Amino acid sequence: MTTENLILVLGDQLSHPLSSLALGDPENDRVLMCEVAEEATYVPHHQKKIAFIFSAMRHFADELREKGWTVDYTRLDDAKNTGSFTGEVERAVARIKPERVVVTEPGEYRVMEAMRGWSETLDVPVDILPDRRFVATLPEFEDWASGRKQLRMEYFYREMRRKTGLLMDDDEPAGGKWNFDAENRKPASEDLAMPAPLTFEPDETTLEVLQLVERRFGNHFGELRPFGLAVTAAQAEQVVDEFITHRLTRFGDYQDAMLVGEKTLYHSLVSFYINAGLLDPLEVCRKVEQAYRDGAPLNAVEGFIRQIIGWREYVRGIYWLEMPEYVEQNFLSAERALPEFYWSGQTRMKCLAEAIGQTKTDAYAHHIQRLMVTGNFAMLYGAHPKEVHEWYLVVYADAYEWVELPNVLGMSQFGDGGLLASKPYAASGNYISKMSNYCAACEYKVARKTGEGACPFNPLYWDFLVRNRDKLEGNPRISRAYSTWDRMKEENKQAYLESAESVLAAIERGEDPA
Ligand code: FAD
Ligand code: DLZ
Ligand code: SF4
Repeated sequence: MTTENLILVLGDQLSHPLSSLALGDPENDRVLMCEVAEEATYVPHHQKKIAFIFSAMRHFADELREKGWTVDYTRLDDAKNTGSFTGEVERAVARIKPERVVVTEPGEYRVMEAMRGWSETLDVPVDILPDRRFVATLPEFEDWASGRKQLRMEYFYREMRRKTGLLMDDDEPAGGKWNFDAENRKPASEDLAMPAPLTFEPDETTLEVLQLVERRFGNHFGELRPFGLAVTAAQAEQVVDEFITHRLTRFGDYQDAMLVGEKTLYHSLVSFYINAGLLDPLEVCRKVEQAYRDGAPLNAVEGFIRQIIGWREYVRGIYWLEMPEYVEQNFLSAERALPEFYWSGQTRMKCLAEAIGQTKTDAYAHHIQRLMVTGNFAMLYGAHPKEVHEWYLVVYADAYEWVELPNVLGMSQFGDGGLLASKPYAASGNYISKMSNYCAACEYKVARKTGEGACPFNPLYWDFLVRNRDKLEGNPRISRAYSTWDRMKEENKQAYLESAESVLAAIERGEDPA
């Protein structure tokens, strides 16, 4: 029997309604899935991230077989594995001789470029179908963006609310307002009850993958064990349900809070699964909306839904609008190498040690840790945005370039000069002190502005503003900081700049600031 279509399913396309699978038919078509070294090493991903993807891929292949599909699955250690998508597709075409290759468009530009070449190199036509697992199509986003001077997420988000009908009462936003973010900035207190995240015992398939990852990628960043991530859609659904039952109510209030030893607070931990395709973003939002209709607070529900149909959709649109130039942008001409402690986690700065520490163990940190601790510090320090981008792509199990790059280069490093964020997310130690209890547990003193023992964020903040004055002072959202600087006594300014110089020099030497 001849195979009509060879359907390639990638590691972040683990969705049964995927456009390529929806068009196919198990009787006449064949699915190809492949574990390839190139994807695991084009940046050396966190060990847990590789294990998660491989295990989820193997489970998904089993589910497809149960549904009647024939799946050709290349394991990483298969003797003939060529190590790349291109090589594996070529090998499969030669073996199976399909009439055409069908694939849903990939999330990353790099992979799309490779696929665009396949029609020429393979002897069969290649159909690249749109990815329908997003609310906005890419042409819709382009239409929305065209002719606008500023691409503010808030306006795009309102379009997505209207399109999906989520939290809409007829034509009006539920509760009379589009956005309840102002209510979502409460600092956490230590006596709050924090539910422990749901974890899953590794099954045989996952155990086998863990051994493989240990053997092949044991030198990559991060800790592989214990491994408790969900690896099937059914398990991921349990994570959503646990979030709705135990965390959603407080998600809004404490969205920006951070506590020593508390890795997740009230966050949902669903990004791994949505991005890999195990969860449908819209279905998750509809479940959370139902919780609102059943009594959950609107600030929590709106805040959560905005992250998914607002931010997540918006960064995807920006990525495809701006690539391939986007990754090269460096508006602030930041050139320093990323501090060594981003890899080791060894620093006396408690906030950074906490955020990087849990990144090593869990391949996870929540949004404010990523933005205001590791991201903020890298920007104040003047790390090269491309190096910062690569760090984030490596270390988080939810990181794929389409979602990670705009968040890192645009939102957290201001590398695009304000296309995505209206001002740099730069902050001194005061912000971290307000939103966390890290400072109370830190050897540095957040109240000390300069000199030995001062919180390093403090002098770096002013040094950052001074260093980038020509590029930033015209920004109305930051001009007040420059007025404060200008009013400061000369000796205080001098102390800040000298202190910053010694912080920068110590970190460059691989030491903690004095
Ligand atoms: P929750 O706080 O519970 O939020 C719910 C969901 O909303 C998330 O699961 C996610 O799907 C979505 N979401 C929230 N914020 C964003 C956002 N800014 N962009 C896109 N989706 C969002 N998210 C990734 O999925 N992959 C990344 O590689 C990634 N890198 C980031 C890097 C930086 C510097 C920053 C500031 C943010 C980054 N984010 C990234 C966004 C956000 O931090 C994570 O989505 C979130 O921390 C995931 O944890 P959660 O599922 O518990 O999220
Ligand atoms: C991230 C990743 C890794 C580590 N390994 C694989 C793999 O072996 N096979 C695969 O199909 N996908 C993998 N992925 C996810 C891909 O990198 C992702 O599909 C592309 O970057 C497109 O977004
Ligand atoms: Fe971080 Fe400074 Fe607070 Fe220490 S004092 S935890 S370095 S913000």
